[in-house]
Amino acid sequence: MAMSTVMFRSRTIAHHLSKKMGFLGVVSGENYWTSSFIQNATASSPMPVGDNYGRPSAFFPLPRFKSTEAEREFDSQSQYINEVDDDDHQAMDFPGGKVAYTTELSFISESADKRIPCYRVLDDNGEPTLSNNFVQVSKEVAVKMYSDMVTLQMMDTVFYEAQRQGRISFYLTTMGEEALNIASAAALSADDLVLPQYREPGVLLWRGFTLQDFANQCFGNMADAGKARQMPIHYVSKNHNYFAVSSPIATQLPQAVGVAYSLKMDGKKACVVTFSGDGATSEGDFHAALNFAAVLEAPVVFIIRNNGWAISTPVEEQFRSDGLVVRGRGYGIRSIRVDGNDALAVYNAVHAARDMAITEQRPILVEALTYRVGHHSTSDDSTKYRPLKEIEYWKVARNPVNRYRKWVERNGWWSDTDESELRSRVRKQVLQAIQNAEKTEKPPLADLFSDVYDHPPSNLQEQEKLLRENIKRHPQDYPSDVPV
Ligand SMILES: Cc1ncc(C[n+]2csc(CCOP(=O)(O)OP(=O)(O)O)c2C)c(N)n1
Ligand SMILES: [Mg+2]
Repeated sequence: MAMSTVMFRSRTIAHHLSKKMGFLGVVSGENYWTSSFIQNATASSPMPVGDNYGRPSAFFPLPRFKSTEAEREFDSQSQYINEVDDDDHQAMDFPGGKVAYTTELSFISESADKRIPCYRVLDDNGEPTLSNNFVQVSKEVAVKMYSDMVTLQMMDTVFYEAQRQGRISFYLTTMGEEALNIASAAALSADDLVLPQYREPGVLLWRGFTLQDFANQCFGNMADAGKARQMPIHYVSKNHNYFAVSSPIATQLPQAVGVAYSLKMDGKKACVVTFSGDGATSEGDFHAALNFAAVLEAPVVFIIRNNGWAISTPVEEQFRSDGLVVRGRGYGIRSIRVDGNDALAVYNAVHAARDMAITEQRPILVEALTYRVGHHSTSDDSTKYRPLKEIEYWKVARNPVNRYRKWVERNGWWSDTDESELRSRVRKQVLQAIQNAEKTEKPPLADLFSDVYDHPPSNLQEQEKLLRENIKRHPQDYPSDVPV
């Protein structure tokens, strides 16, 4: 009796209060998203907002809706609500919440009048834009951010060349997305778990994965934590809370929600951050993940790198919505669009997103607008399907590293001498890492079949046997440096 009486009383008191104070729009058949939207429509903003982070300005932090008919009957036994609101007749009492009626035959437009704006802190010349209340990064963090962006660029250049020389089988660069890689990592805590797509090695670099670690993975040697089972660039590091890159697109997204839900159940003060490209959003997994995250209220930040292309498919052929930021709202997820080539904007947006994900236990979506300056991978030639001028524009005029450097220099934190010292040091380190990785022994063939099953099933045993027989018969077709 005790518990049900308490619940009954608290609900009827809440109902009574809300009638008296009128603070809860849902009671009068209107929820606060609607009212916020109407206010904002007149203020020319296409999205409903409360504070700067998009939190609703209403009293309750989550869009929970009013009771259904069953609850009203239950409530009607209460002394507080025998009278029926006029407004109650203007709304359908539908499971999940009341819906206001309208006499207007009106379809919701497929697009807003204006595109969702893009948050930035630095202009294209690296000057802070006016009236921005951004979180200031310390000199130490700012300089590490810049150094890591340059290191990432240099690693990409040398590894790409190594692939062209036939020393590794495959590579994929982050050219053009260095700021997004490094600034998002800088805004997180080391406890936050990262589920990457594949164009985010900068997050690992920021967390202390060494150039030697990168080289070991790409060369597939004994020191690779993944035991050389995956293609180059499929990094993994348990020590750095970085899940294994996986080739099938978007599989990381529902997994990320599951991981975030486990953090929630364990009451951890950390979140999950998962990256995906614009192309990944066309996978069913993307939609499943967003919906699960919303209803489970999982502390996960979805960072979507909208870089204009999914191999040769341009975004116009990928979706017809205003990019990907608007997808959040469809699933009830708070979202922001950010200039992915502005390191400070990315830092601030991810910092705020992380904070909300943890303190409010909810998913957040960040769409970062950027550009894939390099080819998709070493198996691609992007000049076959996009204009050189477009690549050049993003490489030069919208270069995220040069833009950020201007800001760091203007603060007096960086000089030409620092630049040349950094570049010569990193170059030596990358070349050394490659040489070491090449010299390091490859894992034995048996490693290909271990670690999944305690007792390998018969079909796996048969595959191993066939492989060994085949190697004996055609040794010239197999690498000579893999211990059999
Ligand atoms: C399920 C699946 N389909 C197709 C592919 C082939 N594929 C690899 S990368 C890629 C494009 C992904 O584009 P996007 O998500 O925009 O990431 P970006 O490469 O631009 O960073 C495709 C289609 C794949 N790996 N997995
Ligand atoms: Mg893409």
